[in-house]
Amino acid sequence: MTSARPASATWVSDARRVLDENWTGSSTVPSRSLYPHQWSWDSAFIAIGSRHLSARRAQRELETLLAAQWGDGRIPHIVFNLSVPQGAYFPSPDFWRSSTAGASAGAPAGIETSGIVQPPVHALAALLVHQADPAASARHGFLARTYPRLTAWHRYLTGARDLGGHGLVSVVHPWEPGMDNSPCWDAPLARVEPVEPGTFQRADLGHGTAADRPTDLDYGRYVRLAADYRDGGYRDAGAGHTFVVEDPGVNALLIASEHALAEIAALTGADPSPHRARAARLTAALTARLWDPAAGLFLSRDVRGDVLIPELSAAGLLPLLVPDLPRETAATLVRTACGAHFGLGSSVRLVPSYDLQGPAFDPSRYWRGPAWLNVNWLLERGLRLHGEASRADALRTAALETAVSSGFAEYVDPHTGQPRGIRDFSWTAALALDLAVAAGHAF
Ligand code: 9WN
Repeated sequence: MTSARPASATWVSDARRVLDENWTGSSTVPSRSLYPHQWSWDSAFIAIGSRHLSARRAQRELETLLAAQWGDGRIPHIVFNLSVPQGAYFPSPDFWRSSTAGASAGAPAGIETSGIVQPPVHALAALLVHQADPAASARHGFLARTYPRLTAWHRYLTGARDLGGHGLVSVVHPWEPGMDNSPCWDAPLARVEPVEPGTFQRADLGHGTAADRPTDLDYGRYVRLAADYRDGGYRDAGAGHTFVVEDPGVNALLIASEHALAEIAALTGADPSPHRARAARLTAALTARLWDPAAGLFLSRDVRGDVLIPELSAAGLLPLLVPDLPRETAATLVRTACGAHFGLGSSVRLVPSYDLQGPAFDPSRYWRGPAWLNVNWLLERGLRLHGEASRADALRTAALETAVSSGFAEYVDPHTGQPRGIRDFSWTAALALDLAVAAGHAF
């Protein structure tokens, strides 16, 4: 494809088919085979795309997720569909046991969820969903209902999850930043004693190539961390977490969402100023704690040892989504994105998840090199926000073409665009639709 708009009706109906087939009646699964439940940040990205097909359905997507919110404000990373067999996905509801193990943290009864979280893209998604059809949103009271829940979510993250004590959110499991096996986690994860092999059964390897997925050793450690969190009642303060990391992607998305929450507050007649103040505090803490001038991007901080982790990840570019970033910092991030480590506009089709020159770079294995559409969608938005319209346009074209030509793959080889992981992945289809609308395509 050469045009900026692969405007053929065929791909649009393919994207629609993916979203329709993955729709359960109240939310959308990321994939019928590999991920047959509702995932938190997936639903935010899916709603951002599906709002162009049906604003009502996009509202429903987010409200179904928010209905599973815990009393302490956390939005769980998975909401389980109990009609799906336990063995279809690991870890299953009988591993997390949210309604019992999470009861003291306010896990809802009658729903089963995981107990960890994912990046807070939800307020941004809610605002975009509202903007798709403001009249219908107002008629259904969408923002009035979601605003208090989104506020409680951000309060949880900036309160109970400020485990470093410097005003940033910490993640306590590699699944929480959504980039499960990023080389950034290798050092902090090495401290974690894996559970015995054979004490759990992975379901993911039945649906794809093992070389595209995390290793068994990684899984042994993921299971240990999740089981310890569960056995501590999903308590945060004083829990003695083995894995505690301040991730620039999670914190940048929180800042972008906090700005969206200020807009939502204004639209619902509430006071936006506390949200703007919180966004400003988070922005200052992000720069103070995670900016690395020598690397030219933001790094993750291992809170246990209070050290920056010297691995370059696409998460470190996501602060481009922060509106009030110092001008020089934003310009440096753009230079880093376009340099040899990420290759934007030169050596790659899409921005890789990890440093092209890093020792752990692997173009096929999950978050250790492949390019993901959600990350590229976020970077496209960040480039545009900081006045880089022509780079953003080029990335939009490449992202759209790759999403379509890969069969809406879960992720792709960043150099060739060859599909990796599974196909018909919901957020790839949804965000392709959003990119197409932004490029002026109507359907
Ligand atoms: C664990 C659903 C999720 C995404 C994550 C991605 C992957 C799960 C897994 O799939 O994680 O949460 O089983 O590997 O890493 O970003 O939300 O699509």
